[in-house]
Amino acid sequence: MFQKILIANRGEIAVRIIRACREMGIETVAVYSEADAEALHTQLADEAVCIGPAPSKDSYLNMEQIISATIVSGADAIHPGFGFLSENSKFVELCEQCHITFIGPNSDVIRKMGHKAEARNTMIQAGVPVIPGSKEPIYDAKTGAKIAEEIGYPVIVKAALGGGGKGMRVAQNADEFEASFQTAQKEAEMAFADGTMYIEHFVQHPRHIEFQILADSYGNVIHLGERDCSIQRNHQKMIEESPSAAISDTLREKMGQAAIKAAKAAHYVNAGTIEFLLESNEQFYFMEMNTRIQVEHPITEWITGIDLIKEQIRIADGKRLSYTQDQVKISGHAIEVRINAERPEENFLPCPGTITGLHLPGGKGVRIDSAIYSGYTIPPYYDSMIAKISVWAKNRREAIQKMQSALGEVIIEGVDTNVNYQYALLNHPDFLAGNIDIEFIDRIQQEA
Ligand code: MV4
Repeated sequence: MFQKILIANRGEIAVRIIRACREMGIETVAVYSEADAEALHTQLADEAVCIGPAPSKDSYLNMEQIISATIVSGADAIHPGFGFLSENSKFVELCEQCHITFIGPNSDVIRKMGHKAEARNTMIQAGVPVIPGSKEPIYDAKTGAKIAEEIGYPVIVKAALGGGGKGMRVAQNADEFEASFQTAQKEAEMAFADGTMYIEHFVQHPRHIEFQILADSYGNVIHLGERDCSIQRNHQKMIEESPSAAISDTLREKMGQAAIKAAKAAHYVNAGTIEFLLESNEQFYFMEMNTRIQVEHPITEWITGIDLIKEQIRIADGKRLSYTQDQVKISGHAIEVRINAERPEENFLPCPGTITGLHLPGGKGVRIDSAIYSGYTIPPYYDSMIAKISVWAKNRREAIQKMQSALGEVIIEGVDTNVNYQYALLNHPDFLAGNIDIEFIDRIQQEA
């Protein structure tokens, strides 16, 4: 087993990984930017190495610095967390060349799944349901318009290297197509230096349902149920829950098997997520594969009892999965709420600053993943998420009540947060009824 792991991340996920390592008897190395000298991950790790100035591109995205820190500290492996370099195939290639174990899939799989059009074709080949769309890459609006006609409007134009909403535009009809295509392509060229596009029929009012999978290097693949992540704003998830109120045991079995098929088709190893769009008629379609641990992994840990970070480390060390599919028992209901330092009333403007007073909730079935403390100054350079509150209860109704009680306890002084906004979402009649889809936030913003 690894003796020492370097954590190429910051904030709550870095702390989460340090905890898993410590429980496994593995030493930890934190890396930190000049803005993070006082950060919790820097203080909690066994060792900490400064890797550069505050901006991410100079520190947490600086591959050479992170590789150097790994070699100098004598770490055997790197855990990338999420964001930053976690899905960067170049970085993983660099690790492979330096004989450093990257705790995640190999660079080929990351590259393949990062190319969304290629991932789509892999899934078609494997017999995983995908949204009706183009088979060949599209480079110009004229060709695109012909294919859109065949697919049937409305359509969505997507960047081959996109994901997470960048380089994506809907066209309701043929009149709108050219402008939508050009805008999406320009955005793609700017963001990914690549204007390769593909087109899909636009699915209306779906839910975002993702399946957690685990795969070892012996070809064993299991799924750990779904997370319903339909409550999003500008492609930022706000509330996640598991199980989904929309999924019966039969549908879970069907989608779970499709997720396993998808992971096998990708020759996937480690923890990953298969994203689906789910229509109200129970039709589901593969959308993307995420090749990293995700922000919302705690709700899967709640309902399965499986420590996903420990499993990632074991898999990377060449161990077999600790569980067979039969041993995975989904029990109760979990909800996660993301707490951001921001002002919902000012279009969710980020609100960095010093935390002058702090009380976070606790009690049975309440979990906090956070790296803030009283006196901590949230730097302006990074993501505004400062804590995740997750709860577990026997059923959805009790989980919502527990989350409301937990949110009611939160005291964060010195910076503004979205705590009250999240409380209101949990009280919305449609949320309470489980009537949610990806347009939920847009709808209630209209109501407000
Ligand atoms: C879609 C779609 C509807 N139809 N594809 C959003 C980000 C990227 N993962 C793909 N996305 C979408 N793809 C088809 N064919 C709707 C979205 C989408 C979305 C998906 C999940 C959660 C929130 C969303 C918000 C807007 C659009």
